[in-house]
Amino acid sequence: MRTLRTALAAVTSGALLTGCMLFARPPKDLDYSRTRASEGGRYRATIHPQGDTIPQGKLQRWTLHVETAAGAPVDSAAITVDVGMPQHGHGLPTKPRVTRALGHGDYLVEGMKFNMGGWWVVTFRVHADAGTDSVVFNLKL
Ligand SMILES: [Cu+2]
Repeated sequence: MRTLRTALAAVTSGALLTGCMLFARPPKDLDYSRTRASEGGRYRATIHPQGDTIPQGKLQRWTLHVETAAGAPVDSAAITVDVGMPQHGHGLPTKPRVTRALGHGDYLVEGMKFNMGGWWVVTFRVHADAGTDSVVFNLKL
């Protein structure tokens, strides 16, 4: 009986430990694509960071391209951006903003600065003629 209890305790603490470790990692099925459909399917957006890899600790300007689900460029949208690390509960040290429309569905995003490596989530909230919808990008730095 005592042995069984000890064994159970070992299994239980093992399971707790595993659960904790799993939580410490990003979900396995994350989509890191740079082009993604919005949550409600109204838009499709593409991020163009400066350069191919996204650096840490360096202020960056991005271009965001927004089009309708049918592929027509969306101009005159109001777009807000929110960036954070879901595992750590913090955002960027900067306050990134979509500062202007560049035409042809492109928008300038300024103030992107990632201060650490890991899993980041960048959410653009798009308000335009087709309605309000969010596009979510996962980044691995
Ligand atoms: Cu963090």
